[in-house]
Amino acid sequence: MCDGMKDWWKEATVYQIYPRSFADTNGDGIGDIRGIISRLDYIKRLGADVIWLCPVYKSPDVDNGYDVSDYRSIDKKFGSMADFDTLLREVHKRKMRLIMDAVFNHTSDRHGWFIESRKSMDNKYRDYYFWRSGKNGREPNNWISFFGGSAWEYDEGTGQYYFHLFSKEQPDLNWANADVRNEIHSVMRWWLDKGIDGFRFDTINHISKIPGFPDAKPLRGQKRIDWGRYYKNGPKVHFYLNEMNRKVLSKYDIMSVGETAATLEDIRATKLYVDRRRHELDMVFHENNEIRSEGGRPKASNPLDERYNTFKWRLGDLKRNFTAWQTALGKECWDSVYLGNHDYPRMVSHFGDDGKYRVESAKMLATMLFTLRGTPYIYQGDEIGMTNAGFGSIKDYADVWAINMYNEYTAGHKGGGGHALKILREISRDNARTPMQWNAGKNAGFGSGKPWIKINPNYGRINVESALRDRDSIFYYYKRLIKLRKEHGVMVYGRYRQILKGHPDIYAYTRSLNGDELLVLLNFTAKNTNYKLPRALENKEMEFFVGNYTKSKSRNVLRPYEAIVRSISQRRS
Ligand code: ISL
Ligand code: CA
Repeated sequence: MCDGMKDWWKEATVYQIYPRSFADTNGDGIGDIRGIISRLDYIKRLGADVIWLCPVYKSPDVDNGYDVSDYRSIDKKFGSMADFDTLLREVHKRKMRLIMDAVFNHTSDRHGWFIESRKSMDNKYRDYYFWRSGKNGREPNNWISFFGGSAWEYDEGTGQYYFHLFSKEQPDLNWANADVRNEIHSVMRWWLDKGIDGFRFDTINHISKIPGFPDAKPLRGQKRIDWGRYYKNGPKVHFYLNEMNRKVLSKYDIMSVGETAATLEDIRATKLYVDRRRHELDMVFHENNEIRSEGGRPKASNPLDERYNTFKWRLGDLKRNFTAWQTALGKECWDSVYLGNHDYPRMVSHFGDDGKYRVESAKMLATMLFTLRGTPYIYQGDEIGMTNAGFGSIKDYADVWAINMYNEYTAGHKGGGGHALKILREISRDNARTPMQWNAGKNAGFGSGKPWIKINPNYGRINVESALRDRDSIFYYYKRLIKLRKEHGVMVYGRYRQILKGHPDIYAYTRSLNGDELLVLLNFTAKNTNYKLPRALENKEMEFFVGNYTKSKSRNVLRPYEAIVRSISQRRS
């Protein structure tokens, strides 16, 4: 048996909402909680079971809400706590669940704890953060921030530096301090006691720092520094999470998912977070959608975060990556499956074809999303095939990372603006943050006021209203997949086995559970593509299960971006 234990969150489909870009009801150009309430029936109609809400807490918005200044309040731009309570009630009324983003690696520099902390060396809150003296008139060590520049910021008041993995307005919390952990637990209980159904833990594999903050150096014989060795999976991370599980999570019937960017080399270390015998998290986002392939890497941007340097990917790497995780996690661990979120380009633009084959390729990718082993996550707008923003001017960008990267690059390269923009057009996080396209009317039906970020000009063609009118739309294909997954345990719990491993254009695998077996074939190219099934499958009787073209043409050819799932009869034909 490979299904392990059954759990509601394994069978659920999650829909991720980026609130500021979802629906605006008061015309200030920013999506709000009432907007979400007004669209709950839409999400229900799709068939999703769980809503993951990106941060709506009070925040100065340096990083769009991932810089929290008060964990127990709703930011005014999103509404009030009463609005939130209504949202939760309305979600539950529709038999759906709601999980919140938990941003505890850092706070905003405007959070009360940090305001206190920076006042003096002996302030009660000093040790809530990492304060260190400089070395020889420089930063305490050579670590750099994910958002560019040093990870240390000098603070005049006390003449010391504080540590920030992200922007300087996001100081890292010191989890080694038990008071910090207790505060975090109490914030979590406060929300759970309201009745929310779980958390998505932001950047959780970074919470434990190496004591002493040693300078980072390349390993012997290597040129580049492997920053992950210093930043990820710190020595006490599992202790902290196990404690959090024991004291808080285990007391509620909820789900937990941690964000833990990881490479293939990290699989063993990452499994530890989700091995159910260890009592930490239910699943993680290991960012296996972030396929790194050599080549096509411009000499730009932050050397620390290579994902920003890489915008070419190869199917061979995608297959190897997904197969490695799918097989390594095994029966004691569960996975999350996603191909994009608010930190990545749109999945159809990145992995599919957002031109001629937009509809076919979006459906093909959806087929993958719902037939791999793990809980599927839909990012708002992907269910109608929304595409990258493709902004032409730096003025259109809002993301702190995009702007920092642009400034850093243009400062170092005279006339490099065009190149920096080219990179941003491919990979900027703003690509997936443009307002949700509800209809072909004013502001795409997002709201009456000018939106905080530009609307994708293709909203006349790509929008919810037209998707709901068209029985062949991407929307209805998602709906069908969600429904099928509810009816067929094999899609949820079935064992994964890759086939056609060496095929350059097709990703294919089987799923099997107690005599039920599915064959999944995905063509990642815009051409007709031949394949030959392995002997063991060749002679089996098969029936059409689901696919993005009507009925398959031939048993050995896939049409452009065709996805086909067949159910395999155990009898030989
Ligand atoms: O760690 C990384 C690379 O090794 C990053 O990919 C990191 O995991 C990611 O940037 C974290 O993202 C999350 O936290 C950020 C926020 O800007 C993102 O929107 C959020 O998803 C800081 O809170
Ligand atoms: Ca609003």
